[in-house]
Amino acid sequence: MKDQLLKLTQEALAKIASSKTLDEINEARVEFLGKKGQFTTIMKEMKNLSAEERPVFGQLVNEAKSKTEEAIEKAKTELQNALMEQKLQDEIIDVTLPAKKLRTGHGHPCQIALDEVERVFIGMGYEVIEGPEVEWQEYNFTKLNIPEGHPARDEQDTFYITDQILLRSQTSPTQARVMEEGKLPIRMISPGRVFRSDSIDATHSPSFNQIEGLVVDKHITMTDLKGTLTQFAKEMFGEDTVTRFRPHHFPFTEPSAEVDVSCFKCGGKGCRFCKNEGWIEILGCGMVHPHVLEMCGIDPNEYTGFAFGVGLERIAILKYEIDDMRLLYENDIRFLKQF
Ligand code: 2NL
Repeated sequence: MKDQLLKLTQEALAKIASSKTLDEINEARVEFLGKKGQFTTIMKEMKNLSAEERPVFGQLVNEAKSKTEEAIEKAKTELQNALMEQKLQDEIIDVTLPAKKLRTGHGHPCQIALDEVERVFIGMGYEVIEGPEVEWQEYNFTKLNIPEGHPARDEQDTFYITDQILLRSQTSPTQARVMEEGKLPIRMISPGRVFRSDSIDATHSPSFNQIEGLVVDKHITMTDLKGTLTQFAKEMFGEDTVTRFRPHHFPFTEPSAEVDVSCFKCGGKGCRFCKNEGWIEILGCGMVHPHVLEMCGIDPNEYTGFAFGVGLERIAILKYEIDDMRLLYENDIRFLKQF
């Protein structure tokens, strides 16, 4: 029986030594040390031994079992270490590899132009105030002296939501709201998205951006209007820029004018850019109509004001010499990166 025990021990140690996975080691443990394992079986045969031999043999079996147990623990530890080593090798990170390039966006030419316009007017003490894109027709039209039946209200030009609510066709309703608040004087610009039911082409879009300006104070005159907008044109298009005010009509201003700047490409001599005119139209303006002041709660006998409106896309197109407005709405990064 001693020989049998020796053989069994060697078998167990050999099996453990040849185990390549934790599962195999576990199988060996069950096979030799388990409840129905081979060491248990050999113990059961002790009943055939004499009373003197029994404790001696028992001692030997226990030693063999602990030897096996130790071998299993050792094999397990070694295998776990090897697995960890392999994992560390497999998951090695080369921190010296070049990083993936971050793809960043680019400021939109309209945003760049808006920042510039805001910089100029903030420099002259104006506030930038934004208002809602969905408006009451009352604020979009009535308070701006565009009565019912006026062609500007035409359903074909305006996106109506109900008969009272619409997508604003200009940012002036924001200014009407500020006038109504009653805090005077006012020096503000209101940039933002406006909507008109136009078909898309190189110079039109059903949604574009506008910047309107409004000044209301005592003793504001046409001279203030001309000086302010001329200064704006010089800061936007260059110190040598000259302005020209042409009489025009807007329902919300009286008198009204359209403003041209001397062509900043040819200096006014005439070129392809200004279609040989020497002048480029940039905005509309005028003295706030007394009726508008009145409808917005301001006494026109005490206060006067001027207002203007510019198309942001138009400014961007001129400043950056973009020949098709649709390019501004595609957001192609190769286009945007040029500005
Ligand atoms: C244009 C003309 C203009 C205004 C907008 C305005 C606003 C108030 C009162 C009076 Cl609250 N006027 N805005 C005045 C004149 C012209 O825009 O051609 N825009 C692109």
